Amino acid sequence: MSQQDWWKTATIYQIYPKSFCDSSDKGMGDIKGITSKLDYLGLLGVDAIWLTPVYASPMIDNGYDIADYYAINPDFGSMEDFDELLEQAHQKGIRIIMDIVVNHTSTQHEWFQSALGDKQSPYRDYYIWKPGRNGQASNNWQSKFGGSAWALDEATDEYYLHLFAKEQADLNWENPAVREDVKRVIEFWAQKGVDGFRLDVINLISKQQDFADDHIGDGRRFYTDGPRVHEYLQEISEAVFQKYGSVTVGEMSSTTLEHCQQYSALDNKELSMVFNFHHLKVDYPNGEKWTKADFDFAQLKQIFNHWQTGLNGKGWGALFWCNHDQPRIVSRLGNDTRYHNESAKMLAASVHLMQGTPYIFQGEEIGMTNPGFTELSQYRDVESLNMYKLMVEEGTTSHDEMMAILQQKSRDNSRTPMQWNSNTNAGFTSGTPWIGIAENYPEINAQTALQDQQSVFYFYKELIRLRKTVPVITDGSYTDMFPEHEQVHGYLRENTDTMLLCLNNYFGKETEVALPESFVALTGQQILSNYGLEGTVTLDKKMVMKPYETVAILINK
Ligand code: TEU
Repeated sequence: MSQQDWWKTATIYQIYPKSFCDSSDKGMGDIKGITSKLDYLGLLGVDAIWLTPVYASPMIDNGYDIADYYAINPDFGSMEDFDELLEQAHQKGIRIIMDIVVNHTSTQHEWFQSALGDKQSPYRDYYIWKPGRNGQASNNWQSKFGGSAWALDEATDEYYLHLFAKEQADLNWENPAVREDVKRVIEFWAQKGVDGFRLDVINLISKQQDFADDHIGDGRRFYTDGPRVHEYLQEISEAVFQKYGSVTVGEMSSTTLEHCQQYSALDNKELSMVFNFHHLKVDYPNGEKWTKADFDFAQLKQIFNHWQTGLNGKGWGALFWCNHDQPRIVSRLGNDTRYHNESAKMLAASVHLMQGTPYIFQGEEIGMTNPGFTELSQYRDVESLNMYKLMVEEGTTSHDEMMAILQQKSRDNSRTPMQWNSNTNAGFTSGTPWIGIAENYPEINAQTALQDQQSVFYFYKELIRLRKTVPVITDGSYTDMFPEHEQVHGYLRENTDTMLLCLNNYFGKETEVALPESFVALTGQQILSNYGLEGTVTLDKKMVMKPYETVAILINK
């Protein structure tokens, strides 16, 4: 593996700056706060930080609405603070990955401000405008945050497209000037020395140009993995990513394996790797997010199998459970009370030992949980508040039902402040936090975790170390050993020298697996366990798995 492919044995840590660490008393995190925690990240052993947007922004969508790509949001600090973070991170061997949001800009961006109300503006064509039909938007596409994807510009009587909030206007990538500006933006950060880019909803940038009504859906099939998306990515990659050797990860909303094989193809003409979200829709019955539901374990395994076998040798995927849009995994698929420690570790091992590059979202490494908010006033997220309005105020869902749904599904579940210690506000801020903190912070916090060798933190640290020292985790093939098993995600990673057997019980109930004949009596080394390491083991026909047990056994061939 070349030095260029450093990210294949790396683990990346995602920071949501607003909720990470406040260096003052503003009640929201900042860049200096991040710099002050680099030693903590160094101890965990991560190779890179992905920083969600820190650019100038009105923060309607917490920075995913960018008003100036070349400026730091003053609430997060200054460009000097950023340069200092970059330098100190590099000194500690930690790379920095910037979040680039170029499917849309904030409506406060100067391009949009110039375009609004003026058909003659040189920036009018930077966005997507259509005349209405009988006082309605020109097609029936829906915003991902609810309601029509079009908003009216009264002065010109045309609608602009916004696939997300109405304050996030979609850029018109058909216009070559837009693509030139996008390259300038990315190059500005590459020149500063940042090591890579996470590209927000990048598979939505190319829209089918007839903007037809979607009679069977919300319009997504007309712009997801759209007609010119690969061409656009190749253009940007050639102009910037390849020139600077940047690592890139594309966030791919509702994508397909076939497209991802091309996005992340090993020839590196587009992106280094992709995030897809199919495994995080296993608790969306019939694709519906806004309903309370258990997860479908059989479906989860099928999705892992499909992607692991489909990308092997062809492309590269990101491995993850958590980010700033997803509820906390230990509350979602695990058990965040009785088996908190066991299930947090099992879930970690289950994804980290597959092929790809693992991502850890701040707080995941100490098993942070959903906060269990009970009042609407505790929520801040634009999507959650929009959905409340649509489903309760304008719809038929009751307030109580919606509060139960938000408690399970809201993006705010992951956005509560990082729990550093048991002091006031979990050590996050000396001011008033912008969003509430989970009540369990006196027990679940980084300081307590660091003092306990059995903590979730040290388990993640070990997973990061194993990835660097056990090659089969990176290069091995993947086979599902027990596709029909109702509790166990058990898979085999294999290369020419070794096999790694990974067994994960997803439930709080003991169970058994029956190993194939060819494994019986083989001797292996347990390299990971959440119930105490046993060292050398001889495999038996039957293996009993305790509640939420995870075990990984390395076998030399
Ligand atoms: O998210 C895109 C996306 O498709 C989601 O995961 C989104 O949160 C989900 O559809 C809502 O149900 C990215 C960012 O990660 C997210 O924070 C932004 O709000 C969004 O793009 C728009 O920039």
